[in-house]
Amino acid sequence: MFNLVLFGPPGSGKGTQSENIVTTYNLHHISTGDLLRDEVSRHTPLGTEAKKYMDQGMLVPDEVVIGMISSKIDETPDARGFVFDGFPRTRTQAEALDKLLEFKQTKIHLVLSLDVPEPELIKRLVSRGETSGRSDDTEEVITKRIKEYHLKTQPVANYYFGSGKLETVTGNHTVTDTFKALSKQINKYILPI
Ligand code: B4P
Repeated sequence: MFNLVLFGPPGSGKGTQSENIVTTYNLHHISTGDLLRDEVSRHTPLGTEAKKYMDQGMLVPDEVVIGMISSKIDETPDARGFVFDGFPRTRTQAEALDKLLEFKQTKIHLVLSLDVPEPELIKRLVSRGETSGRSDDTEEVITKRIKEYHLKTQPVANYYFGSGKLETVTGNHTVTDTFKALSKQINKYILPI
């Protein structure tokens, strides 16, 4: 089994690159952003609660997100591995993920951090907001999301750096070139299928 965390600020391309990675390496994609948006669109109690935070550019409480991830991992016990996209976003989430994987006798093998300058992040997300209708892709909310990232999520990089799992990749090249750079790191662990 090979488990990868794709890490980076909002708009750095985690979702975009995850799609390519899971197809190329036959891995299972777990995006907490997608899972939460699905709950919101189905008007579930969890979605109604999560929307309050997402619309303000804030992180959804840890216990909500960790519960979602745990049941998602259990759905595909035979997966070749997982790409965690947008998770963990806090140290508490990172520790919970380690425990969940340890229980399944596996671990996080690699954390790839996408590095993109802030003006480019804002440009990408504002441009996506013009067509996606995502309520968190307005300039005001994007600025809050980036602040929340620096405050709560960026410290998670140190957690993984400490265990020698963190590699940083420049994420402001084209989607194809960024994917090539990510693949170079992943190929050290598994090869495309
Ligand atoms: P997410 O859905 O995870 O999304 P994201 O941070 O906006 O984007 P991502 O980095 O995936 O960028 P993308 O590829 O889409 O989070 C949304 C919200 O959900 C959070 O703010 C939070 O409230 C909540 N949430 C999610 N996970 C949580 C957790 N674990 N704990 C608590 N709360 C959580 O790319 C963005 C745009 O850039 C796209 O339009 C794309 O086409 C473009 N793009 C990508 N790569 C490009 C490139 N190389 N060049 C040019 N454009 C590019």
